[in-house]
Amino acid sequence: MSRLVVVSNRVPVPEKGGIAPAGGLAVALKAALEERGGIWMGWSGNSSGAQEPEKLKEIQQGNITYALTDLTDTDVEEYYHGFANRVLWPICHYRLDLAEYGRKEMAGYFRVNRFFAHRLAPLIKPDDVIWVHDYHLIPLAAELRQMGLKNKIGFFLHIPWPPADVLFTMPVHEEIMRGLSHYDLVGFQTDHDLENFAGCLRREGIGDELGDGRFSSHGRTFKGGAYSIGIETAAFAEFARKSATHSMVRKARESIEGRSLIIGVDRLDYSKGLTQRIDAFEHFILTNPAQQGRVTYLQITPKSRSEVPEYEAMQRTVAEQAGRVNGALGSVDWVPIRYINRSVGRPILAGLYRLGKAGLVTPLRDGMNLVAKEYVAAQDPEDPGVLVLSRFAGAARQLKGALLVNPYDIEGTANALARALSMPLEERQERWKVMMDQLLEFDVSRWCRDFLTDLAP
Ligand code: ADQ
Repeated sequence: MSRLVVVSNRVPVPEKGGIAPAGGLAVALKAALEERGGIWMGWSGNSSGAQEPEKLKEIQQGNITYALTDLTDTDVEEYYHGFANRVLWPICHYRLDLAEYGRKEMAGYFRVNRFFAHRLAPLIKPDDVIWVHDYHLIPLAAELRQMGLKNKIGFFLHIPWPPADVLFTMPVHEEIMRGLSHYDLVGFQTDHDLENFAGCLRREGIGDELGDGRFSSHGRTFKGGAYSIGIETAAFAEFARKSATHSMVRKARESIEGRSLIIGVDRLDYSKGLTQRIDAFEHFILTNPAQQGRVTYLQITPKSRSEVPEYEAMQRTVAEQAGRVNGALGSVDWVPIRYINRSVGRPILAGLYRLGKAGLVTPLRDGMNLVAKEYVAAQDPEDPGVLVLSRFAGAARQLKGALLVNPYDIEGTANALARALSMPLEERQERWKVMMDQLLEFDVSRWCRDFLTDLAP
C-alpha cells in the first residue's frame, strides 16, 4: 500500500508520550497514516518574525513523520488572516459583505502555497498518495505539479462551496478554480456543494462535467465527489455513557436543578448563527411563559481567530446579548443563559451533550457541523434529547431525525425548540435511532476510507 502524505494548515501533533490528539478528524487521519505509514505536514502555528523560517521541524512518532514549518509574520498576516480567513472563509459561507479583498493578501496566499510545496516536495516518494485539506491550501497541487510531481493528489474542502454568483465576486476565482483542476480528486461535504462547484465550472465555460463524477477544466481531467465527514461515533457514544461519573458533568447536572437543559457548542464564528440563536431562545421564553425558570440554555463557545476584527467585535456582541437577555428574563434564582468561552475535553463535552434535552445547532451556513453529530451520538438511547438543526448545515442532509429549522426565522426556531422540549419519548427514540444508525455506518473512518479508495483505488 502506498504511503500517505497529509497536508493541512495546522497539524495535530500528539503530545509527548503519543497521547491521541482530540477530535475525530485527527483520530481518523492518524489511523490512516499509522496503517500506511506517512507524513503529516503543515504550519507549526509559530512565526519566524521577519526572518526566513528555518528548515522543517520533523517529529517521528511510530511510522508517522510530523513535518512542521514556521511562517514569517508577513506570511501569517497575508496568507492566513488575510486571504484564507478574510476572503475565502466569508465567501464560502456566502458572506460577501465580510470579504475584504486585497492584492497583497491574494499574492501572499499563493506565495505561501508555493513555499509549502517547496518544503514538501523533497519528502515525497514517487508512489506516495497526497491528501490536501481545506481552503488554505487550494493552490498546493498546482505548485507541486509545477515542480514535476506526478503523484495522486486529492483535496477535501471542509467548508461549503458557494454558487457561481457568490464565488465569482472574488477577483481571483479563476485561479482558485484552476488550482482545483490540478488534483485527481476534489471532495466536498455534500452533493449540494458538488453541484455548486459543477455550476461554477459550467458558467463562463471554465470546464465541463463529463459524467460519472468526472470533470474537465484547464486542460485537465479529474474526479469530484461528495464525502460527508463523520465523527468517531462509537467512541463518542462510549464517552457519553461513562460521563455520568465525571465530576464536572455531575456538577453541571446538579447546578441545573432539574431544569431542562438546552445546549449549544460552537467555535465563536459568525457562520454559527449565535445572535439569531439567542434571539430565538428569548422568543421561545417570551412566547412560552410556562417555561420561565424551567429551562437553562448552556452555550459553550471557545474564542477563535480573535486577531480578525469581526471576531473580536462578535465576541462583544454575543456576550452583551446574552447579558441583556439574562437581565430582562432572569430572576434571583434563575439565569436563563449560561455563556461560557472555553474549550472542554471530549469526555466532558460528551457528558454535557447527554444532559441536553435539546441540542441547538443553528449555523447560518456550515460545511457539515460535527457538533450536531456529536450531540446525537452522546444521547441516552432510553431517553434521547432532540436535535434542532439548521437546514443550512451540511449535516442536515444526513440527519433526517432532526427538527430542521431556518436559522434566519427566529419564530420558527423558537417553535421548534418548544416542540423539542415537549416531544413524546417514543417520537424522540424513533428520530434518534434513524440518526444514530446513519452515524454508526458513516463514521469518520468510513469517510477516510471512501475518499482514499476513490483517490487511489
Ligand atoms: P468547524 O467550523 O470548527 O469545522 P464543527 O464541524 O462544528 O465546526 O467542528 C467543531 C469541533 O470543535 C467539534 O468537534 C466540537 O466538539 C469542537 N468544539 C467546539 N466547541 C468546543 C468547546 N467549547 N470545547 C471543546 N470542543 C469544542 C470545519 C467546518 C465544519 C466541518 C468541520 C469538519 O466549518 O462545517 O464539519 O470542519 O469537516
